Amino acid sequence: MSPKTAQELALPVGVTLDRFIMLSQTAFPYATGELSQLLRDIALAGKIINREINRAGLVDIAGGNGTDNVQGENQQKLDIIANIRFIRALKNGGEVCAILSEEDEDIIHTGNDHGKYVVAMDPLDGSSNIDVNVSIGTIFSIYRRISPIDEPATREDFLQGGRKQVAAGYILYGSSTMLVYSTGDGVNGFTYDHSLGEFILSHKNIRSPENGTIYSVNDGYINDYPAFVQDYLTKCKAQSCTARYIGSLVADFHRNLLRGGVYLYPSTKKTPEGKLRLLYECYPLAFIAEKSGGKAIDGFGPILDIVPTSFHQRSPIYVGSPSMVDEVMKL
Ligand code: AFP
Repeated sequence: MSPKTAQELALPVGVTLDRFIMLSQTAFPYATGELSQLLRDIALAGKIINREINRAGLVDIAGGNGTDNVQGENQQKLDIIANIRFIRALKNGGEVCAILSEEDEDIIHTGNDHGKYVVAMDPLDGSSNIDVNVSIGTIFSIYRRISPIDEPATREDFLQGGRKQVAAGYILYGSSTMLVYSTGDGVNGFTYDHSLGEFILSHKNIRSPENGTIYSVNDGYINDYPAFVQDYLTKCKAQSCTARYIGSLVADFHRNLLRGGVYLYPSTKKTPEGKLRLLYECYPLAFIAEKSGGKAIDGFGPILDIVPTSFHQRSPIYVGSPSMVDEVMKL
């Protein structure tokens, strides 16, 4: 066996998230660094939540808290912890003037009225999966405020519409922890290296496969779905497509983004508006989908074109590889 070169013995660790953000920022001569700092704050919150999740089961933070959130859903202790962690990181970071969270009815003013940005987020999605060690995620969406600086943020800052997002992304707490985000110019993924405490660029310029074989849907509700979705699912089965459904949006979306597939959460008789929330679930994932070459629609048109009317409104969503999303509508 030939001896290894010095290079081979000490392989580079790769590009850290901080360095990547810094390099991306220098490509824009007028960038002030505020959005960069905000992305770092989100990454920091992600690291802290990652730590909390990994301790679930060892300390008393797993399970329900016996409270309901604004959606009337059972709050898990980790929902509450993740919410606090995110709000604190964004408050301390100073770039965000207000936050909209799945966990809170109204917007949260951070006290940083000079901050240029607002963030809509689902701090911990799929949290009913925590107790059984299944992947969960954080989803975030960033807007530049339209209200005047140095005044409190307004509703309108959050209701600008999906096309006005300046950045969006998610953190997947899975077999490894990953941060995937876009500022509009490509989609990049960073894997968390626990030993270094750093996110390292691992998935550069992610492109959605044009087509795929995976369809992700809650098949148990099939009789409640609109006819065109039932027809599509019948066709998927006839073609022996691969059914994969974790029931954790970030994990299902991420797998399909890398492998090629479509995620469907249609309207049902029980939830005619769909289940997923427009501002902090559908918009950010639609942004990532489009920026990677994929598609996201609500059954009528692009998700990003929906005009929002309220903070916690819901939408049906069909998102993933463009040919598969087109196929859902064709039938
Ligand atoms: P929870 O946060 O209550 O686990 O909901 C998860 C979720 O919002 C999303 O992550 C899943 O894709 C979707 O709901 C699953 O919903 P169904 O259980 O109705 O399939």
